[in-house]
Amino acid sequence: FLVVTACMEEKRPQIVYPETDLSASPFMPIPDEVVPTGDAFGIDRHTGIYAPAADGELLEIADYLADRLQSRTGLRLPVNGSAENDIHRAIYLNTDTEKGPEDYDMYITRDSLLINAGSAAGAFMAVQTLRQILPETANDTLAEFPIWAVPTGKITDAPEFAYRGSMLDVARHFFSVEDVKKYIDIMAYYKMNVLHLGLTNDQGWRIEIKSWPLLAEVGGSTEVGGGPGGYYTQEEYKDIVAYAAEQFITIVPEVDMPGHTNAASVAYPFLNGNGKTPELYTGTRVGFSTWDARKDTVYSFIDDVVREISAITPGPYFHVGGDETHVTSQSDYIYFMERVEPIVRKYGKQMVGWDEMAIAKLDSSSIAQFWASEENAQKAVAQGMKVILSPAKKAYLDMQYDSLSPLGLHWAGYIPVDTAYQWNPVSYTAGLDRDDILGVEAPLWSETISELSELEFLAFPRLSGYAELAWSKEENRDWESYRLRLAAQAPYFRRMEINYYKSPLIPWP
Ligand code: TNX
Repeated sequence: FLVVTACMEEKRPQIVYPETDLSASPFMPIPDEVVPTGDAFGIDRHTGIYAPAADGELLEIADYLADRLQSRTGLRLPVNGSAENDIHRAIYLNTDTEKGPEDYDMYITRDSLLINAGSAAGAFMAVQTLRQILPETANDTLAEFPIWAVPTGKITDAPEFAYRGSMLDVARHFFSVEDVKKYIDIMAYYKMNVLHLGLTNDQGWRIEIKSWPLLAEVGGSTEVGGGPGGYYTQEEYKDIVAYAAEQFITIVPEVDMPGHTNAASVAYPFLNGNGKTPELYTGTRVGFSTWDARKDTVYSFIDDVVREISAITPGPYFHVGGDETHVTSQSDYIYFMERVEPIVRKYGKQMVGWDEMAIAKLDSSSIAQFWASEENAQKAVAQGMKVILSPAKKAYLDMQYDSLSPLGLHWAGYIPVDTAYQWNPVSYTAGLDRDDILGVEAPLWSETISELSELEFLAFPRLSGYAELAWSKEENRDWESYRLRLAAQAPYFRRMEINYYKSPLIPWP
């Protein structure tokens, strides 16, 4: 083995590969089905990528694949190359409209790698799988040039949930556009497709609103601990949205209301019903602020905010928070949510809110995000609403790994890497059926983190587990398999310069 023999009939060298095992690849998340066939598909200077010339979206994915392969191998694979390219082997991208939009099959033989996907989104998901099965290093003993030997076989895959998300709280501490883009890159690698941005809170307002400029100018001027804070201009926000969209990730903007609103009320004190002008807040208490639910001007203000943000948000969702309104009376809270919902719908969005929201009477198109109260999740379902699962005890990325973890909180408990992974979204919440669940989201609150490296320490490696819980079927999920595949993410984490927590539960290489 490991020899190149020239074929008698053909001029092309016949490569004899060492045996491979596709099922041993570091898949994350684990696909539905993997059938290894033991041979290899060579990516080398004779490999090309093909996509239907009339399909602009697939051509973009072909270029994206060429970029990703180039950064790993140094080779620039031609897209839809011709005879001059001397192509011996091809990667084909194709769509098959019989499939669900994110579903794909991949057939890998020694001569071709065929991706058949339900839509461009599915082809993008397949490309992530291909990045994961590409060996770390080239085999340079097979020929006089390097060859990356991709194991052959068949992969069949489809997501369990349509909504596979994470949240970044950019309000408690501000994170730059570049930081958010890096997070998006990593989410895409794990087939996550929703990034929820917590844009406002007591400590900061992080998005420019042109009709109310002081929100960002004043409300964005500090953060927890008294640092400089910051905000995204609308152009910067649009840049994040577009960058995410290229990787099939939808941005969900959150403007938390009526509580968690101190920063906005500092900028515009009329919002706050108590007649006082509050001060900028840089601590970490929750539940002390509210807007005045009985003032019409508050709703015209909200209309402006929802209108401006919706206009630059192509995704279907607008998150209104609604959590921890400890100084709003229950009747004011219900009145408030029932008045805000039509505003959100008027601008073409589905309203999302933390689970408390379900005590109001809402349209079945609205969505509750379960974080604390099972009873509220059930109230949502009783109104025909869908639920996003973010149970704090399992899915909060800001919970410490253990009592010695330098960052994070522990009000919902410690969440080591196994606890984060070992739960079943479908059965976790009593009274919810599979069809009531839109998906899973892992929120990362930022009270204790102010640097990207700290954000990464809390998010990784747990984020991969949430990606698998949201994508993979229950029967394919298994802690022993997961911990080995997680260990095998180390080269990716290193390449991406991710500051991950080296959990002692994982046999890192
Ligand atoms: C609860 S979860 C909050 C946030 C905090 C978080 C800290 C939720 C809807 N509200 O305001 O940042 O706990 O873990």
